[in-house]
Amino acid sequence: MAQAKTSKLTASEEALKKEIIGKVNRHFGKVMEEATPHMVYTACALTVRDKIMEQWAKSHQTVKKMGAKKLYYLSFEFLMGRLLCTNILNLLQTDTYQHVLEDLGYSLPEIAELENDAGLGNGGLGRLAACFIDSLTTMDLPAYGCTIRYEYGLFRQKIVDGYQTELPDSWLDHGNAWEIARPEETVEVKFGGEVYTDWVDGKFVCNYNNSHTILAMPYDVPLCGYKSKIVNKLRLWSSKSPDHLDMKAFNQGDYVRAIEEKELAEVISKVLYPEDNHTEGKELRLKQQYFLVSATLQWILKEFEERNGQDWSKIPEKVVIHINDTHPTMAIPEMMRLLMDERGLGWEEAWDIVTHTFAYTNHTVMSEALEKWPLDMFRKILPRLYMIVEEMNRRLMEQLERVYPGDHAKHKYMAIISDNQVFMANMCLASCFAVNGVSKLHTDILKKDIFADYYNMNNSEFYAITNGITFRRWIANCNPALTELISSKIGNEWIKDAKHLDKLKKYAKDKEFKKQFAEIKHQNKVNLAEYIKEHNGIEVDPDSIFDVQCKRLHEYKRQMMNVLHILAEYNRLLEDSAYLEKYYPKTYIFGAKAAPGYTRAKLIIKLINSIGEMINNDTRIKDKIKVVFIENYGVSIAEKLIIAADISEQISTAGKEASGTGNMKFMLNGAVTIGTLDGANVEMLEQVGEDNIYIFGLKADEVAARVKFAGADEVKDIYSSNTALRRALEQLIDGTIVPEHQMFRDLYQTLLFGDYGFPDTYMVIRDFEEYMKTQEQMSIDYQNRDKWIEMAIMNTASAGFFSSDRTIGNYNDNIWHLKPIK
Ligand code: 26Q
Repeated sequence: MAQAKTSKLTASEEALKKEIIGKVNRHFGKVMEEATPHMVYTACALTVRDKIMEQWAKSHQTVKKMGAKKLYYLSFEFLMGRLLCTNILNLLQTDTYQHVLEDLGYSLPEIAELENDAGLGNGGLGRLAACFIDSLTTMDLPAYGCTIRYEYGLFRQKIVDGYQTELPDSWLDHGNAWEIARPEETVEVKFGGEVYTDWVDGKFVCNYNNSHTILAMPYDVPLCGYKSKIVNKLRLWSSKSPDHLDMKAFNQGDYVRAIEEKELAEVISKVLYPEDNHTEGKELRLKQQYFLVSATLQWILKEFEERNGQDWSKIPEKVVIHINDTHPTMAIPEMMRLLMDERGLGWEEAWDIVTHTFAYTNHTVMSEALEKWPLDMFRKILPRLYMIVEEMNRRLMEQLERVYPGDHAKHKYMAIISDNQVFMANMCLASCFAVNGVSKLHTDILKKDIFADYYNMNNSEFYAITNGITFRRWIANCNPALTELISSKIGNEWIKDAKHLDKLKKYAKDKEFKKQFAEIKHQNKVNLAEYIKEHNGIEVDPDSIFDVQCKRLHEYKRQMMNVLHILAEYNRLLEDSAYLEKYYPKTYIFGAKAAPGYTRAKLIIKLINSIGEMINNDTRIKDKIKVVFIENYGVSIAEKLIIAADISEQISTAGKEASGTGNMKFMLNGAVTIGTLDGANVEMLEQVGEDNIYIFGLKADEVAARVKFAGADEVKDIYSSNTALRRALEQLIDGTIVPEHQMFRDLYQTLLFGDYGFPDTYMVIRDFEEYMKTQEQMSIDYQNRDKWIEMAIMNTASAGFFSSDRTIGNYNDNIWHLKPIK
C-alpha cells in the first residue's frame, strides 16, 4: 500500500475518495490497503465512467426528443490511446482526482500510466478519427464512431539487436474499464454460399444456400466532450461464433473441430492489419470489412426505424454516414442490399437514399494504397454484394457513356469493376454525395489528377477540409505546464475555442513570458532525457537541440534523408576540428513502426540503430551528436516526445503526404518545423509566416514532373558533385557502419539505381543539399536563443487553425449539417 497523505480534502473530494474505495471493495473484493495500483486505476476509471453514464442517459433522451440527425463515422481504425486523463480533463475534474489520489498515496500520472493504450490504429488516419470524436462531442454534435474491437491492436515493437521485432499487443488482458458489452444488440453477418433470387407473390426475394453466419456483438465506449453535456459513443464490434460450440461435432466426439469452428468465427476481430498506405488483397481483411459494415448498417437501419418508422426516404434527413478512406466502402452496397432485400425497396428508390447518405474522405494519392479487390474473392465471400456491385457498375458505365461518349480509356479508369478487380475508390466516387481531401494541396491533386474525371463529372461535391488535432489531448493533457502558462496570459477559452490562441502572439517578445516558455520546454526535455536514459541507456544532453522525427516508417516520409544527413554531419565532425569545436550539440530522436512485411522500412530501422551505435560510442566527436531510436512509438509515447522537441521533421516527398497531423502537434507545442511544401505543411507556412518555419526542397509539381522521367542523369550529377552525400551513401556499403558490407546494400541500390530503372523515387538525393543547408541554418539560429524562442512561441500562437474543432466545423457546415444538442 502506498503511503497516504493527510492533507485536507474538500467535501466533494471526500465523496470521490469514498467512491474509489467503494469500487476497490466491490469490484475486486479488496480493502484499499491490499489493492494493487492497477486495481486503483480500474476503480478510478469506473468512477469516471459512472459520471459519464449519468450524463449519457440524459443526452440520449434529448437526442431522441429532438429527433436529431446523427453522424455515423465508420473507420477501421480509432487510435484512442489512453482515456483516463482526457476523460477527467473533459469533465473538469483533473484537480479533484489529483488531490484524492495523492491523499490515497498515489499520483494521477502514475495511475494513468497503468492504462494500456487502445492502439486500434496504424497512424494518422486512425488518430484523426479519435481526434474527430473528441471534437464532435465537445461541439455537442451527435455522433457515433464505429469500428472493430480488435483483440490485438497494432503490434508492440521491440528492438532486438537493432532490428524491429513484433509482439502481440494484448491490450485487453486486464479488461477494459471503459467498455460496456451489449449482447442484446448482437446481429448476424453472413458470408459465402450461393444466392438464389426469386419472385414470390410479385416480390423479389433472395435466398442463401450454404452461407456461413457469424455473430457481431457490440461494445460501447461512452465519450464525453470538454465542458460539454452530451455523451457520444464509440461502438466496437466483436465477432463470435453463433453456437457456443458445434454441438453435433462435439457430441460425435470431435471436440477439436468444434473448438476450431468457434475460433474461425472469432478470428475476424482478432487483429488489426498493420499495413498503412499499402493494401494487399487478403481474404481475412475483406471479411473484416464486410463484418464491420454489415453489423453497423443493420444497427443504423434498426435505430432509424425505431425513431422514424418506415419512411426510408427520410434516411438522408436523419442519418449521415461517413466513410474514413475506402476501407468501409462496402457499407454502400450493403445498404442497398438491406433496403432492397430486407425492406422491399426498388433499385431507384434505394439508390436515391444511398447516394444522399454517404460521404467519403480520401487520405492518400499513392497508387499502392488505393484499395482494389480480386473479383473472384469478392464474389466468393460476398455473393449477394457482388451482384449489387455489378449492377452499380453496369449503370455507371451507361452514365459514363453519356458523359464521356466513346472515351473507353476514361470509362476503364473510372469503372468500379475492371481487369477482374473491384476498385473501392471508384465505388465511393460513384455513390457519395460528398468527397473530400485532407489538406488544400491534397485536394488539389485529387481534383486535378487522380480523381479529375469524377470531379469534372460533378457527381459529388468535392471539398478541401484540412485535418486538425484535438487540443484537449495534444496540449492541455500532455503539456499541462505550457497550458497553464498560456491560460495565465490569455485565459482558458482557447482550449475550446482555438481562435483565441492568436492572442498569444503579443507575448512573443515579452521577456518574462519567453523565459517561462523556454523553461517549460527545457523541463520537458529533461523529462524525455530521463525516459531515454531509462529505456535506451543513452545519456542525452537536455541543452542539445532535440530534433525529432516520429511517424510511421515509410520511404515517402524520408527517414532515409534524415539518416544520410546525420552521417554527413558526423563525417564532417571527424574531419574538421574547427567545425567540431563550434558545433552546437544535437540529439536526433526517431520513433517509428514499420509494417511487418515492409522489408526495406525495417532495414531503415536497423540502419538508424546501427548509426546510433556507431555515433553514440565514438568519443572523438565528444558527444556532439546522439542518435536515439525510441521503441514502440504510439499515442502515449508521442505525448512525451512531441512536447520535448525543438525541431519537428516533416520532410516527406512533396505531393505524397496527404496532410500529416504530427506536424500540427509539434507546432502547437512550440517546436519549429523543417519541412517540404507537402500536405498541411503548406498551410502551416501560411499561418505561421515564412520567418518561423524552414521550408526546403522540390515542390509537388516539380516532383511530379520528375517522376515522369527516369532522372538518372540528374541523380548521377548530384552523386558526382556532392561529396558529403556521396560519402554518406558509400558508407552504407563500405563497412563503416557495420562489418557486414552487404547489410544495407538494398538502401544504397534503391536510391542510386531504383527498383525499375527509376532511381531516387522519393527525391532523397535531389532534395539532400537543400535539406543539409537548411539544417545548418537552423543550428545557427537555435543559438540565437532569443530569436528561437520567439519563433517557438509564434508556432504555438499560430496553431489555432489546426484545432480539430475547426475541421469538424468545416465538415459539419459543408457535409453533415448536424445540429448541436442543447
Ligand atoms: C487498407 C487495406 C488493407 C490493409 C490496410 C489498409 C490501410 C490501413 C491504414 C491503408 C491505409 C491506412 C492508413 C492511412 C493513413 O494513415 N493515412 C494518413 O492519413 C492522415 C489523416 O488524414 C494523413 O494526415 C496522412 O498524410 C496520411 O498518410
